Amino acid sequence: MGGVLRDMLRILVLHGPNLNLLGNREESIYGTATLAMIDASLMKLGGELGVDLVIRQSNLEGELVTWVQEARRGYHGIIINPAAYTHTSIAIRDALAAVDLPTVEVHLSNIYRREEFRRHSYISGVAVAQVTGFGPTGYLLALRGLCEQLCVSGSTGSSGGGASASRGNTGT
Ligand code: CA2
Repeated sequence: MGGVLRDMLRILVLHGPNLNLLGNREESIYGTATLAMIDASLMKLGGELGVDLVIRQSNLEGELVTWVQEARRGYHGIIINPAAYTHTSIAIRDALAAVDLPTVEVHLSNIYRREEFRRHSYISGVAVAQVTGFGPTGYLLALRGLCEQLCVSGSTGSSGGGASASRGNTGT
């Protein structure tokens, strides 16, 4: 799909496991914003951009896989913070590859500045872009970037040119 009008865009936002705990624990890493606050800021920006957003969170890998599969019907793109599944889930990667919708991977923290096991993402290879380290603002950047890509250049699917934004060293 290419060149769709902005007011027709429908984007699915998925939050992975434990992100429902945001704002309550580990504030030094993930900040003080709750998931409800992040979702509200996304919905506000979606309204300004004329984008229809559906936002979901799950602690279950299979549920996230099912929602990605279902996005094939009716959605133009996906924004996903797979949380810990970033580093483990071939199933979520395969689902994203199968639906072939432009996908932006978001992380609150800079995964390249943390433990070694967080430096590998199974998702980045099927995403058009990764935003890591900007905290909640990363979701808003992802939404703006995805809108630009869908409206101006058209959808490139998972094989399009990549991009990465982060606050620190993005590593390799
Ligand atoms: O930085 C991110 O957004 C992460 O995706 C967050 C995941 C982590 O496994 C990834 O490596 C990076 C963890 C989300 C858990 O969030 C919590 C929030 C509050 C308290 C405990 C966990």
